Amino acid sequence: MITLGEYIVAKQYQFPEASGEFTRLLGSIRLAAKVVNREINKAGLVDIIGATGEENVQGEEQQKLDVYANEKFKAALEARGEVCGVTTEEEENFIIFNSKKQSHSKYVVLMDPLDGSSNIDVNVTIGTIFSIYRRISPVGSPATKEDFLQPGNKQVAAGYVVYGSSTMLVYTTGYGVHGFTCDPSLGVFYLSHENMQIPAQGNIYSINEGNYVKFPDGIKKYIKYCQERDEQTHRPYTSRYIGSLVADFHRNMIKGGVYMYPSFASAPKGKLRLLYECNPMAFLAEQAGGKATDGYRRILDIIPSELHERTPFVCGSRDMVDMVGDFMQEYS
Ligand code: AHM
Ligand code: MG
Repeated sequence: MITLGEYIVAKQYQFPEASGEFTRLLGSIRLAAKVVNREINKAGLVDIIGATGEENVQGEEQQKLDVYANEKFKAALEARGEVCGVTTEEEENFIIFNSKKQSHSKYVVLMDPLDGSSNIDVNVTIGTIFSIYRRISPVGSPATKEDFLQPGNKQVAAGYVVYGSSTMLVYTTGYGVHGFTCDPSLGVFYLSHENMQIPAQGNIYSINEGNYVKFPDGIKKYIKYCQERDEQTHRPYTSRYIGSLVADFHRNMIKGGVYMYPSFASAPKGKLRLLYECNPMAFLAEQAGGKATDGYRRILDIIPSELHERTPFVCGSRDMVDMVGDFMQEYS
């Protein structure tokens, strides 16, 4: 049984200039994930479910667990001094960590501390998503906005924690995707899924079909394609939509499938955030042999201009993402 900590240390050679900083940084994320996991498991017993009565910077209602997870991840990253700055879906602006040790660190972290908030109160799977970049500003100076506004193809690591029927941490450093399952009695993550691969073709499509009438024609036609009977291509496909990106992505990664959150008239760039949700998932998808686009373009090549920028998102099995792209080209 290999623990997450042992695995990360064993793989340090993948970073030629490894100083242990990155290993400790992943250790901070692992620690905060365990703290958040413990609190999530108590939801319903302690006063942690429900809304805070506040809105985040994007005008979305904040849940108590959103705020709790945000504080815990920030605190863990700040305390260990291995990052010079953090930005999260819950913060208006990026945060600079300014101690001497922090400002000499090479990395910035971008996160969605608790994704799928609408599922918190009903005991349905939620997640944490993280993304790590090497800073571009000089080491020793305060982090700058440019450190955070890098395209996804510059990520050095990305991952998620899925708080499901078991808790898993899945990450990539650009050398495949590896999954670790938490043994709740010990509070230790053990390697359970090494080198995860998304099947090139699946039979699950995941989309909030309640928005059907608002979708672009390409997506509407693709949904109809998924629902048609065809023996050769094993259609109709199965529809599965949890409403937690991490959970929908994780299932599709294991079983094969495509997740879609397209644009629609009232939300021309869709709902999901490029920096906190789409880039890390796109990096993981590609590392597992899958794909991620906005319907046309590779997600990882989009140059961001805003911290909270959104993008339409199509992600999962390679052939299915390509097929959605074909429908978008033809009909939208
Ligand atoms: P959140 O970060 O506010 O939780 O929103 C992101 C979530 C994703 O996890 C999920 O796939 C999507 O929003 C669901 O949105 P909808 O309810 O519109 O289908
Ligand atoms: Mg989110």
